[in-house]
Parts: sequence; C-alpha cells; structure tokens
Amino acid sequence: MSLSKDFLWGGAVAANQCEGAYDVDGKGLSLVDVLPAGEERQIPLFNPAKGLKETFDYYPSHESIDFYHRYEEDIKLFAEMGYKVLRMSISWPRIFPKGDEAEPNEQGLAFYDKVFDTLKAYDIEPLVTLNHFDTPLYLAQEYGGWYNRKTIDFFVNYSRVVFERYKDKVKYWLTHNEINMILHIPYIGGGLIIEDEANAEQIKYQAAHHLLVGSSLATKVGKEINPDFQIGCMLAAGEVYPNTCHPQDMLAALQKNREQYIFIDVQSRGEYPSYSKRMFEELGVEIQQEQGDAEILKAHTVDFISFSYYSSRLESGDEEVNKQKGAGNAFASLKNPYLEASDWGWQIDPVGLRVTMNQIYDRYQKPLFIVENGLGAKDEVTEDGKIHDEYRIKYLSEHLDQMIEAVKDGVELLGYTSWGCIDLVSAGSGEMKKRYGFIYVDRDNRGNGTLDRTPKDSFYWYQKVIQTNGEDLSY
Ligand code: P53
Repeated sequence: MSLSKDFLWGGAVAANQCEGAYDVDGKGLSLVDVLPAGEERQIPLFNPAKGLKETFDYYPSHESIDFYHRYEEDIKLFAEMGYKVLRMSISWPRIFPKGDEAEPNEQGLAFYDKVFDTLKAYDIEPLVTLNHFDTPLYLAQEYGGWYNRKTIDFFVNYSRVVFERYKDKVKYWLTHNEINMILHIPYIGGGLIIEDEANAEQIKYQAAHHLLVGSSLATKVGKEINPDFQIGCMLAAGEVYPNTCHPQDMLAALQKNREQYIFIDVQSRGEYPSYSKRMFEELGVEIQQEQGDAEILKAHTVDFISFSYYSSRLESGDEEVNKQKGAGNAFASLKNPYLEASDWGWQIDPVGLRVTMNQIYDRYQKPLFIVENGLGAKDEVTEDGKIHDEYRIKYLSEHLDQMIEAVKDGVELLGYTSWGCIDLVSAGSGEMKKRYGFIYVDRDNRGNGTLDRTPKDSFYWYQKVIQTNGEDLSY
C-alpha cells in the first residue's frame, strides 16, 4: 500500500464561491459580491471602484450554490463518497461584516458551529482556510486592503476569535489561500484597488509583506490557543518549465519559479530568501518593514505546505517569445506542444504534479497537502438524467497516479482534496458552467436552475478510489 491508512481524502470548497446568502444573518460584503460573471469580470484588470458605481444585472456570488442553506445535504453527499476531510473556508465578513469591528457577528459564528458539528457527525475532519479571497470589501474600500498595515491587526483579531471559538472542532488550518496570487489577481487576493499602475509592483509586494506578517502572527495566536493546531500555508503551484534547453530559458524558468516560491520561502523558512534582495532591486520594490517583523516571521513558521495544482507552465528567456503567452489562466504561459488543454486553455500535465511535489518537498522538507486539483469543464445532463464526465475521471485518475508516484519518490503527503468537489462559482470567470464537481448543481451562468444536486459518474469513481485508498484508480 503506497498511501498511509490515515491519508486524508476529500474535496475543497471556499465560502466566497459556494455559500451565497451574501447579506443574510448580518454578513457584510465580500470582495466578490460586487463582481459580475463572464467577460466583465476581467480579473486581474477589473476595477471594483468603477464597478461599484455601475450596477451589473447579475452577481453570481449572491446566491451561488446556496451552501449556506444546503450544507447538510451537501455534507451528507461528501460522506457518501467517503470523505475523511473537507477543505472549506470561513467568510471573514460573515464574522466581521466590515472587518474593523471590535466584536464579532454571533450569527456568523453560529453558522460555522453547525457546519463543523455536521462534519463531525460524519467523521469528516475540517481543513479551514481563514482567508480564501475573502477580505471584507469595506477594508478594501476604506483602508486599501492589505496594502494598509492596519489590516494585519484586523486579520489577527478575526483569527483569534475563530481559533478561540472552534479550538475543539478544527485542527487543520490554512492562513491565506494561494498567497502568491496577490501578484496576479491583486483585488481578490488582497483587496487591492490599484489605480497607479506605475507603482503596482511596490503595492503588491508591500501588501504581500503584510499578508506574511499577518500569517505569522495568526500562527502565533493559534498555537497559544491550542498547541495541537496544525497550521499551514497555501501556494498556487505548478512547476515552470524552460521553453527550450537554451540556458537563458532555464534561467528565466528558475526566476519564474522563485516568483511563486518567494512567499512560501518566508512562511516555511522564516525569512526572505537570499535572491529576494536583487529581485526587489530589479523590480524597484522597497519593502517597508517595521521593527520586529523579521523576528515575527522567523518565530512562527508553518507546520505543513499546502498547494493547488492545475497545470505546469512554460517560460522563455526571450521577451519576444514570451509575447506569445496565452491568457487562459491568471497565470500566463507559453503553449507546451506536448500537452493538451482544457476548454479554458489550462494545459493538462499530470507528470507536472509529480515534478511539482518533488520540487516543493526538496525545497522545504515539510509535509505537503494537495488542497486543490481538478478539471474545469462543461458538463451535460444526458437524457437519462445523468452526467457522464469521463474526461474529469481521466484527468483525476492520471493526476492521482502521479501523486502516488511522488509519494513513492519519498514525498510526505498528508492528503488530497480535489477542487470544487461540488460545482460552484469560478473564481476567475464567475461562471457556473466551468464545473469541477463530483456533484452537479442545477444552475447556469445567469442564475437560472433549481439548485438540485445530482451525483455525476465521477462521484462513484471517487468513492471507489477512497474505498481502496488509491489502489484502484481504474475507470
Ligand atoms: P477558477 C486561477 C485563477 C483564479 C484563481 O480557478 C485560481 C487560479 C488557479 O491557480 O486559484 C484557485 O475558479 C483558487 C480557487 C479557484 C480555483 O483555483 O478560476 O484557490 O478559488 O476557484 C480554480 O477555475
């Protein structure tokens, strides 16, 4: 048997993409609550300052898949698949509607008590992200989001409240989702509304510094409240390959990889890496640190490294060649001739998962947790009322196969949660039709549909995978 018997199999969702109930029981507005779907969403170019003055006719997050009212039914289905873990997030503005209040919203706290109690009834361990693209909108508008150092205090206060409240119900925590995404989608990653493009790098890296200090301070507080907490960081991963074996391409790939790893280097090793000095100089970035920041970062590092993996990427050392990069994803990449791509242009590379896992483990030597992986695809309900999603099964089977190879290579892996285990709103495009789930949700891009849940073929396949602890990936 390749995986340990307590391997944590499960799925992942995020509050901002599944809960809906956007203004119910005292919740404040989240960053995504003012974003429309489709073309107009324009991540990372969307300007919410402008968006707020306009009104869009449809906001996908307002109702989403209504997990807020349907969590019992959904968790029951997760249990039927055999989940050992559910990765989820707490909506910060449900607990602190504006973000800067002294006292939390009790109704928000009560909701997550009910969710955790339901999970416990099915023996499903929660893995909870404190900040999954969910800084309160008010903090973005009034304070400038994470660019403002005060946001650290608001975040730590919020973290303290939820750690205290759920200290006996939750053991596994992540601080910020995909911390490096602040460089690519600064609005949903950090509540940054960047009007001064010339200063964009400075703003993003300064905000990232605040995310890092906030993460370390939250880790400190968490460990004081319950020393048994396991607190991790979260990287949007995917190895960057050189476009050719030209040495300049190799160098460019190395540098692109460092752009991803830089924040995890801090969260795992406790200090900015040696290459950061030159990198910041060349970017014209000067990070304002306060006295004591270095000590805080050093003292409160993470217990494990979690990451999302959808695709590898390709980089050239020749700027002319890099101009051919396709958007497809918030991560622009050159086209890899050896790979096929999803309907949304994300290149499919199962071996890249094995490569990425080995790279991360070589670098940090801490346990890993794959907390997102999956295929966003269009599904069709056939006449028999079913969803035959063999393309998704194929994608997942090939990735799990490579995941197991990496474990055989010696990588320590705590668990695997596929992304969007139930269909939910896409972060990048706001669409419903970009589906990742084992469970189909009847809802379209315009918010039509019954919201009924139907297990897809992949549901029964994943059930078998979990039952056999990954021994049987066949389909
Ligand atoms: P969607 C790209 C763009 C936006 C968010 O993405 C992303 C990525 C991929 O790295 O990150 C994660 O929904 C994120 C999830 C998100 C998922 O990727 O655009 O943590 O919230 O839904 C998939 O297809």
